[in-house]
Amino acid sequence: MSANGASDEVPIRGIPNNERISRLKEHFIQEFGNDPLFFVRVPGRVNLIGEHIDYCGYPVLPMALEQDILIAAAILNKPELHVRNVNNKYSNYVTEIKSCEDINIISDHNGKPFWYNYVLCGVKGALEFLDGKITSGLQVCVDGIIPPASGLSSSSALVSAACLALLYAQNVPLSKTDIASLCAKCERYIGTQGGGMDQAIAFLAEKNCAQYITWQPLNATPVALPENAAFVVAHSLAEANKAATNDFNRRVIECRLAAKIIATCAGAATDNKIITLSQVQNKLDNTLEDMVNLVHKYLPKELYTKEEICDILNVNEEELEQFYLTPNTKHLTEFKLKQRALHVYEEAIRVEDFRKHCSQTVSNGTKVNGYGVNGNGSCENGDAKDIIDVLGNLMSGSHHSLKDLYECSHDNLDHLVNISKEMNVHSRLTGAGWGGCIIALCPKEKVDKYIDHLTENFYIKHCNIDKSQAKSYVFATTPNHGAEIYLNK
Ligand code: ADP
Ligand code: NG1
Ligand code: MG
Repeated sequence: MSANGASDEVPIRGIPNNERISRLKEHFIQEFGNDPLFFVRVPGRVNLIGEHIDYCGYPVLPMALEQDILIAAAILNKPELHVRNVNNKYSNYVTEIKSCEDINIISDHNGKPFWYNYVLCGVKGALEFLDGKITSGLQVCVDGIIPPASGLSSSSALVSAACLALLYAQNVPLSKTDIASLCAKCERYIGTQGGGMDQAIAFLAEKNCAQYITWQPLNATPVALPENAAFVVAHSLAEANKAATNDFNRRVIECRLAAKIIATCAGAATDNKIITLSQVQNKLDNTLEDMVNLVHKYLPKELYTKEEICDILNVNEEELEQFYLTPNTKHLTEFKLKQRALHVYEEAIRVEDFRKHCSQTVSNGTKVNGYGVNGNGSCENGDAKDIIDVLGNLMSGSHHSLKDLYECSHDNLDHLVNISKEMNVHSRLTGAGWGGCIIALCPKEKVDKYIDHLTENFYIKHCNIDKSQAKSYVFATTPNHGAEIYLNK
């Protein structure tokens, strides 16, 4: 980890002098009777476009939020983990952490993960990286201000903060990309087969620009946002814990099955390596538009049964379960393949369009494709209105695809999107969906009016909550920087 923030490692800074840090420190001392040694801070994120395509191997375009998970930590001289939370609705937890095998990640009776399971995911990942060699332990106290289960990636911020804290306590230097990949892998212990977007942006984010994130190898390229554009996040007031149901994994495996069928029908499944829709595209050396045509050609049906899929892939049900399904999707008998694959390929096209129109990467303030880039990494005003319209239309297209083809929206999210349209503001659900937040793209000069419009027509009229409360559910946001460690130097 880096002491000046300039290298590829997670930056280490002095402990900021603010009320939140003081309160967390006080809480820590109350709980453990000793001072914390260091703090880690990992931000949440909002994804501008590219939803449910990271686990298919396609680029995404998120930015980090100001809201974060902050952990205060101290090192113990025995291999134990003691976990506290400043919010007393989250219970205390303690366990041995001598080896990875000590760490069992079990859900509650309703299949919902206990909150500390996310901490355990991070710790298990760090232990795996350390090859189980650990003689010391950790006291941690968590203070999170990312709305949970809302598509703003509170889970990954918590997993990543725990992993980072343990690695730092063990004095392990890791690059941002390595730790992001490690955290993406270990969050899967919670049960969902996510793609890595959340952990990537948590570590690779930079102030004032979104990031175009690509995979294998993981890479983040800063993307300039139009200077005149404001991004507004609005909560639908519906929460969705992604690990509590099989909605998320069902989509992941439907994409895998679609990939395998297209590859088989196109004569490209010569080995067992193809499991993502992007791998099929690469193997066939096709454009994304070609892939959309192949979906119509090879996946014409609205619904596929398990038997039909086994027939096409020439496998038996046992093999299908073993190679393609997850523990919580094994029992499924029908799958929507055309719809999911169409969403993925078309969303990947929208990401490319968005990035292109957003204008270029923030390199050194150069002018590319006609849109200038200023020192903040945002476009100059020139064709700002046109750009906002173009980007907004792509975001609307994304929402409709997520609603109709991917079926991961929620009535409240659709309602927010429709109310936004009344003010000519384009928006889309962000994160996994089934609840959570929308992200809206709004000209800066319209932001206050737009927020008032949502407050009046969604929060007050539709949800019956008062104006002062509504304020906490809708906010304008600018791109924040990534994870950091605070230490008294
Ligand atoms: P998200 O879209 O926010 O990532 P997830 O369903 O993936 O939603 O994860 C949400 C879960 O993460 C919560 O139900 C809770 O268990 C855990 N979590 C998030 N923030 C906190 C916090 N501040 N303190 C404790 N647990 C948290
Ligand atoms: P959220 O909404 O934060 O749980 C999930 C996945 C992402 C990505 C998005 C959908 C995890 C940890 N996160 O995010 O990888 O697939 O949904 O675009 O699984
Ligand atoms: Mg999550």
